[in-house]
Amino acid sequence: MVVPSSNSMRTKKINAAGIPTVDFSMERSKLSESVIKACEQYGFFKVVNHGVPKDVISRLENEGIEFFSKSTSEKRQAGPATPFGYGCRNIGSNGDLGDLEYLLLHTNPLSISDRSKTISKNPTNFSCAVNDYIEAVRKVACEVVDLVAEGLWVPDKYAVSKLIRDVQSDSVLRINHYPPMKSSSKRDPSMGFGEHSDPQILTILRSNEVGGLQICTHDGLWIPVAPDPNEFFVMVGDALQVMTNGRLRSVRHRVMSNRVKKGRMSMMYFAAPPPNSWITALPKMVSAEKPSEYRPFTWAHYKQAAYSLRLGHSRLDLFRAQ
Ligand code: GA4
Repeated sequence: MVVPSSNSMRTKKINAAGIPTVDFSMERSKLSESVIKACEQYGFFKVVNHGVPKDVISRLENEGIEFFSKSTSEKRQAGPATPFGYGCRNIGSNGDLGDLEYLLLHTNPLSISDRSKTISKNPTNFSCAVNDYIEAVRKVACEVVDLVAEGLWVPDKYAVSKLIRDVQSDSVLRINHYPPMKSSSKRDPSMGFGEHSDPQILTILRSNEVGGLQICTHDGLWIPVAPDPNEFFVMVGDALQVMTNGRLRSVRHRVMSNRVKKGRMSMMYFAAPPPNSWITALPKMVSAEKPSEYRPFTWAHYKQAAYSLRLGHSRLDLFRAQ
């Protein structure tokens, strides 16, 4: 199949094969090897046997379904997303648009409990569902970065996961709802969420059974990702690219709208360090032959840059050394 690329008039081939799967029940040394291989090849993989209880996922999913089925005026009470809260069509604040509505939440428990009041008639249930989900996916994210550290022989195995576990961590939870396109619509499939990479360390994504997500390979091919509601997908973010001195690269991805009857709902946990943390290559990843590719910056600095640019900007280029 050949589809027009989102950012140019050229066309790129789509190839549905090849997305790696990592089985968390595998023997440890093999596990870290396969995580590194998947991260190097695609910056993206599926995790099976992740150990997150089904009800933790379904409770958050049901809260999302309930919220997005409300009237527009009710949903707007939880907005606008500047950046947190309910957003519709607007992504960021520099003119990016998508065919979606969403809830963006900071993972700090106090902020969740405060936001819940405008989101749900039962704020306690909502915040419990959100907090339990965050706790579970944070564990998955920390496990993945520990496996990355092991696979790269980084002496301080917890160097990255301790940033994600920090109480000041700037991690974010996003629930996206992409309404289905009307089957009578003569429009081409539209852009649900435009091409970009995630600025954080790592993203843990889960969606319902409706597809639309595509990832871009290092050779510029777009691959559709078959949805799997029981499993999680992991994406390498910009900050992990810097920490591994470019050995792992963040994955560019996008979401196309569907002509199916049901809407796509996805939930993403974006694992981030505290705002004042320095984002810099791990010492093990730097040598005389391989000097640091990026100059050091704090997470707050990088986030500020990301929010001042358009969604699809290759923002890491601004931080290259020299
Ligand atoms: C992409 C990853 C996360 O969804 C997000 C997004 C954020 C937003 O929607 O507010 C950004 C985008 C994301 C990167 C560039 C800036 C900021 C929109 C945008 C145009 C929550 C994030 O952290 O960065």
